[in-house]
Amino acid sequence: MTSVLVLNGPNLNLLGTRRPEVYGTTTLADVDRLCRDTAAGLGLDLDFRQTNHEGVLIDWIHEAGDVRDVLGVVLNAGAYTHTSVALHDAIEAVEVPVVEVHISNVHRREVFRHHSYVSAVAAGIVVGFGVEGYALAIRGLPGLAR
Ligand code: CA2
Repeated sequence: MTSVLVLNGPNLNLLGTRRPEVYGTTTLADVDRLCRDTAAGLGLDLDFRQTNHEGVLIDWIHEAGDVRDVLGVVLNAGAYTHTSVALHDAIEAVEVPVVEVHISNVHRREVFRHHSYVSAVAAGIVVGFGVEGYALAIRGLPGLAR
């Protein structure tokens, strides 16, 4: 079955437990359910993951590039978005479309969050729609698919 890979980077395991004024009260388990339901509605399988480690995110992007039945990747790389040339290079190296997602509107926040190493190699970007952005990204993937 064709699947969507949703990847979450550092500290997103804390979602819903701290800083609700920025990130809301929805937990990562809730986001997993939202993504699963959205994908199921499109007839797609879902693989939802989170890691606090940069290299693990990179390995998962390579894996998505190697597996033909992965339609695309929805990536919230957390703070690695703003720091990781390695993540940029990994996305550039694979053919699978990657949609960058941020829960918050990073452009309304600190200046260091305004630059993304992911955006230049992303197939699409969804920013500032809260966790609903994950569902929007999944719905957009079939139109971007390889
Ligand atoms: O808005 C987003 O989705 C971010 O990718 C979230 C990252 C942040 O570094 C990016 O600039 C924007 C942070 C994720 C950490 O989430 C937390 C959740 C609860 C408590 C603390 C951190």
